[in-house]
Amino acid sequence: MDRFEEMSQLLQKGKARDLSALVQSELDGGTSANDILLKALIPGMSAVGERFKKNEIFVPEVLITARAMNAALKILRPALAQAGVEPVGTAVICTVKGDLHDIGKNLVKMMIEGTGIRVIDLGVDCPPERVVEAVKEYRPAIVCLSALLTTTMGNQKAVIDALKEAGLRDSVKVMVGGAPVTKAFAEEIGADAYTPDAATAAEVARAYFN
Ligand code: B1M
Repeated sequence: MDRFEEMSQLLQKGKARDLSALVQSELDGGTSANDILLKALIPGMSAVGERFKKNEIFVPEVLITARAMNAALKILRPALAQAGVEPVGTAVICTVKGDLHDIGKNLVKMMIEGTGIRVIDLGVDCPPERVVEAVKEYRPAIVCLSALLTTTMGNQKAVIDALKEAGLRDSVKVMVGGAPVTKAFAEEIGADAYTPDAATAAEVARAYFN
């Protein structure tokens, strides 16, 4: 078994401590954070998703793997986010109301931070009013919204509506993403951008400051 497969297996078994130790030792040995992410962690999480879908594993097991994934991401964070000295600007990010999935959101946050943008993270299950408050408080150029459930993706629209209502819609670019979200849906709800993954989200976010 190669090291990427070994990390993927530890993730799938939810062995946070062993996974963290191996991720750290791979980083120290010169493996790139991107390779660890793309060749071990994301495929590992996809395998978990498949097994969850087939009812081979259930919420408690998935929660344990999610905890291991977030522990590994924490270790990768400094390598992914080699932030510049002065941030070029600010973005606000959250997972929308009703939705507790935070792994993709955390990844998007780290990749955006890696382009030198300061990111204010409002966490999960975030109501539209909280986003409005944050836009007033931090004056970000970008708001990033993550939704992983077909039942919560509509809350991305609720945030856009709340920003309009507060007279703030034109002051920010709204970027949306998450597994069930599509470009067509983003257009329908009046978002400025849809990006399918964290790396593209970071590219698009950075381009708003050029
Ligand atoms: Co949930 N879950 N889950 N879950 N879960 C999914 C999403 C599901 C597809 C599983 C399945 O059935 N195959 C399904 C949704 C079905 C649907 O609506 N279409 C599902 C369900 C049904 C549920 C519950 C309802 C289950 C239940 O209770 N019966 C429940 C809902 C809870 C809630 O939120 N209210 C639930 C709960 C959970 C856990 C808590 C156990 C756990 C989350 C823990 C956590 O996040 N801390 C969990 C997990 C882990 C998953 C799966 C297995 C993995 C999600 C993940 O982290 N993927 C997932 C199955 C799957 O996706 N294959 C599933 C890895 C991550 C890197 O990818 O988040 O897609 P992702 O992010 C990507 C892109 O989407 C994009 O970039 C990232 C990578 O580059 N992206 C953005 C994401 N956000 C973005 C924002 C942007 C741009 C890009 O803004 C600019």
